[in-house]
Amino acid sequence: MNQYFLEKAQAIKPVLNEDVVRPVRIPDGIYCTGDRIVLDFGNHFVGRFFFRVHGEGSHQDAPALLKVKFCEVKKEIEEDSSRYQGWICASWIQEERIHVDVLPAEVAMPRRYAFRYVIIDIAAVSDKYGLVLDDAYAKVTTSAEDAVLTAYQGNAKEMRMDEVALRTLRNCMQDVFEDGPKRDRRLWLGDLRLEALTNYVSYGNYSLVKRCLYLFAAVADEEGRIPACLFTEPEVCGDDTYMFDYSLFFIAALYDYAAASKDLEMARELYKTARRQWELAQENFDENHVVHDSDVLGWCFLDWNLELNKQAGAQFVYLYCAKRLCLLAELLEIPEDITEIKRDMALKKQAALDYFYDREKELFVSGSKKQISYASQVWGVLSECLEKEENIRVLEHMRRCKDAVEMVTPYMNHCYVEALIQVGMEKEAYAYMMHYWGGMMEDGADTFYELFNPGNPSESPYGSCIVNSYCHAWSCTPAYFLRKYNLHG
Ligand code: RAM
Repeated sequence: MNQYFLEKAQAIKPVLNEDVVRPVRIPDGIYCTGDRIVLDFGNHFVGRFFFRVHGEGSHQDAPALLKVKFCEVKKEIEEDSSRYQGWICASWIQEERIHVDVLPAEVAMPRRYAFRYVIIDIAAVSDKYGLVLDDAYAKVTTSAEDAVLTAYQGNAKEMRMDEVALRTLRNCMQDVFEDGPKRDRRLWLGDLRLEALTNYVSYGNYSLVKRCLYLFAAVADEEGRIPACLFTEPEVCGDDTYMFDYSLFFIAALYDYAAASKDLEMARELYKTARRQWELAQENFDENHVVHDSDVLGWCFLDWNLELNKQAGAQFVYLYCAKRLCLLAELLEIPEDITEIKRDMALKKQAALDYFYDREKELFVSGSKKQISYASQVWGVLSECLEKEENIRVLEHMRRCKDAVEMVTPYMNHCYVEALIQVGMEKEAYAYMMHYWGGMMEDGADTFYELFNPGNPSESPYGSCIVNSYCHAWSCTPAYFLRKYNLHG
């Protein structure tokens, strides 16, 4: 652990803004075994939940047993968690069974939750008494300052999209930029990059980005490699998961921060750490400058489509980040690095064209089976290996290619919209954004989701959507597109 970087990060740990909120309506009634109380807070929140109950009838002769469940979206209310068989730990499901031995009682639920709805099921009370809910409230937190937001001007749908996107970001902004306040509640590099971009054009909380970058620099391993994510409790600790693309995105995130904040002092301090990710990535290339393929799950992330071959995408992410390292070296005036990085980029670019570009199809292919996927095309475009006109044709062919491996996450969909904007197809970018994130809005979203497939709303790479997160950092970027590029219909 690099103590110097850790201290820098801890010195700017945010003080969270706390608010007390109550459900739209607290139902009156005397509740018995088998009854259900549904509380709707009217919007998505992150925080702690409290309630007050008393007994009505004879003296309480047995404890009250309650099942309390927290739901980010309506459809979670009816999901039966006892049937969950996915591969991500079931403990993420926001559900508690609690005994209330003595009434009246003020009950404080033990965890922090992400929710709009709170469901209290009366699992068991004796038939001598019934339960009355006197009050219910939540102490909710964020490190975002709502007051600094400037209103976005657009049509009603655009304004709502901006609002939902920023609600997503705001509720992920806690002690760090979390990926999702329901799950995994930690700092992932891929998510941080997109949250930071959206934050620069909205809340402008540079300090939180700075803190997160220092945290990542602090937890680099002995070789200097940055893990894909880190934990902050009980103390700061890097995860033992490393992903080719996520380590490299430290470079892009640092460059974006330097460009947005003009804080070159900080960029200078972390430049070596960023450069180290570029050096370490070299180990993954063969003598022809082609990145090695692998079938180890998660060697490189790109997207949650389990069929996706990542080889071409990895080469393109490398090029995307190498360009940003070069831009950083320019900002910091390090001419010897600029020359070296440019020389290396030229070789890797040529290799990318030789190995991954099918000139006849005008599409990128990946892996030994020459797989065609959205991810490879989108990252191919973002890597700027081809001329603009050629990139446009790649995206057009991709859209017509029926069996291209599809995108699963809003994260990958973000990259697609970014690619469209990069080649000047703003109209298409706008239409696609409205279709994809607009689909979540039609689904009733207050915050944007971790996973969304308009054709299959219950899709999940985890084996069940019960553990899906519905307020997820990497989904907050419509606000970035709307505000930064002024996209409108
Ligand atoms: C999931 C989370 C997280 C993401 C990783 C790679 O666990 O959704 O946000 O960055 O995947």
